[in-house]
Amino acid sequence: MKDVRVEEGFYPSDLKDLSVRELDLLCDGIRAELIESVSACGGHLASNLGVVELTVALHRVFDAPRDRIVWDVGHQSYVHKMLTGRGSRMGTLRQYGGLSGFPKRSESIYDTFDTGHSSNSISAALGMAAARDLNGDNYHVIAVIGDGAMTGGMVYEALNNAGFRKGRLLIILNDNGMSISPNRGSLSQHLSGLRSSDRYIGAKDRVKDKLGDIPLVGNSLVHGIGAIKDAVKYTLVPGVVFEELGLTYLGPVDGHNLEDLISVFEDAREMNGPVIIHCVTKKGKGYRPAERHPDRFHGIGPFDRELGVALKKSEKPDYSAVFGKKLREMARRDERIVAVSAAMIEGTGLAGFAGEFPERTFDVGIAEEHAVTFAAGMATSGKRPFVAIYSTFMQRAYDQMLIDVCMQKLPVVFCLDRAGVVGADGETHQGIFDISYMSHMPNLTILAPSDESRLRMMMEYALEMDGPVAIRYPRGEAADLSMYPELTEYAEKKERPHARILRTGSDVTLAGCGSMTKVCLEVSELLAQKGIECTVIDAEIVRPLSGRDRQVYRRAAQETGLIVTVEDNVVTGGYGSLIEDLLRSEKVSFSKMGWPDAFVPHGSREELMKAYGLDAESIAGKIEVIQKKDQ
Ligand SMILES: Cc1ncc(C[n+]2csc(CCOP(=O)(O)OP(=O)(O)O)c2C)c(N)n1
Repeated sequence: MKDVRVEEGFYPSDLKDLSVRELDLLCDGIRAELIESVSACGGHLASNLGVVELTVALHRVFDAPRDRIVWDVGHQSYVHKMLTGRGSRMGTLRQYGGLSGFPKRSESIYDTFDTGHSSNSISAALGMAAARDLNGDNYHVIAVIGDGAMTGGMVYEALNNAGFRKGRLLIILNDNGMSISPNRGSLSQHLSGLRSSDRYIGAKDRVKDKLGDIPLVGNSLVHGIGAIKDAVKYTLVPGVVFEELGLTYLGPVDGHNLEDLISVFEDAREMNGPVIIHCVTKKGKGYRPAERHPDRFHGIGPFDRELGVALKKSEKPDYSAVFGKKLREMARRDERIVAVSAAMIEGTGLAGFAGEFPERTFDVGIAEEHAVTFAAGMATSGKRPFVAIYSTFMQRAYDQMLIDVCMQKLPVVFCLDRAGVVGADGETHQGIFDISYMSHMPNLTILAPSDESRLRMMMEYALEMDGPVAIRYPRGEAADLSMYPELTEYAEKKERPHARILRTGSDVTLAGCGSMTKVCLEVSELLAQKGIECTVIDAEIVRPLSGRDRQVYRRAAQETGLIVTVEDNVVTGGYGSLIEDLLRSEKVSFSKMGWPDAFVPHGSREELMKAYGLDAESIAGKIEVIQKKDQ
């Protein structure tokens, strides 16, 4: 028997001659490897365990990189990475300089499209297929998409287009009944109906056999199957929404049975037109803790393999937990409050709220655009929606924020979790653009808490406001700046957030936005040791600034002559730019620190801050240089 371990030199061509038994053994090895690497580096374990056979069968049947596979979201592409020459680098997954946790064209020719934000694979694949047809090529293009990602609106735009174009395209629907949490929505119910219909198509009983001897030649097969299935579809398959859209539906197939998968993929390979293959898989397959808690093992940090529990869990609450707890408290006394989530109830800290107020919790699926306009509709009708969405995913809903909410001055509270650099998920997930994409939105108030008490206070303030408010807060442990009396004395009061001086010094003003206020305080300590005295301002409010806020900045500028703004956002169009505009007529030196106009890669937050000069030591060093120049 061949050596079936995946290692650096393993490529799809190595799969071609293996027997099904050998492929099964290979799958066992892949699972062991996945558990080992993810337990060390963290990552998306459950999703990858669920697609082991599916990925092996895909690479066995198709001819990558000539045939092109697009992974939706891409969090389930680890097995694909292992089978395409990257096996021995799995130990570097998601680490600075190591393998990305998502497909990257720059990493491998087998990665055809950089994904990370969900529900775009069919669009990208359809574009590739259209270009292929124009070029007169004949390779296959395959989108692999989960049932969770199927809740995103772009999918329907793409299906509508694909069914109409009728060009050759394969869509593999990886249906495990789960998004991060159990999948919601009517499509999910439809899929669940198909799944439980107990009519898996198997190797012996697959479509072409079932329908008789239809010649395996292009269109005639499709038309043959189409015609016969038309007559029987409502009995053969209980709901054929895809067929109605112009796609050929094959399935459901057991997504862990290699023989069946290979067989159905081989059939689909011969078909023309858009085909969707419905594979039923189990999220977390093969690792008991992940099978039991697929949500916990969707995205997990390093964990103990034996016990199946995360290694280091901080005692302190993170911002999501502070947000969720506070919203529950507020909802108990204010019936207008509702929570809206786009498939991220757990991630955004809303699980407790959902448990206590199920009828006031709206998980709309991975549908950020819809979530925002849905909230706008509720706000027109007496509700106070708190829309909790990660900063990076809210990018999808720019127009809905601007036109559907801000233009109408609707009281929607945008709770932008994971604002700033998030770390290991990398480029697609860094929440470093939100101030820039919101700072020009008329009527929008933008707030950035520097610690947990300020987040609570800002939520109270947002509820009082009769208009749109965005609160951006970072990933991870909530800061506690209660040692600063300027902050604690008003912590739970309903006070308009305002630029607040935490420390006074005559040499430099450090103006920190959100999480960077704490860093500014550290910088001020470091500089004090060098005899440089700093005024530290906690911004709290990014815009609009009141007369009092302007005064705080102007006075500090006049008193110190040097203002340094520090933010966890790209510098362009960020907080610093707004303050620079404000102080344009002042005689003051100005320096803006934040992220460059670049896609920041994966790595730990600490490593990235250091690498980009945004840790306290680097900032202090840069200020020393500026100071010397100014003297
Ligand atoms: C636009 C967008 N919103 C939210 C997410 C966060 N997210 C990542 S994976 C996922 C669930 C995907 O479920 P599914 O497609 O069924 O894949 P599975 O992990 O179940 O295999 C979500 C909500 C995202 N990546 N992109």
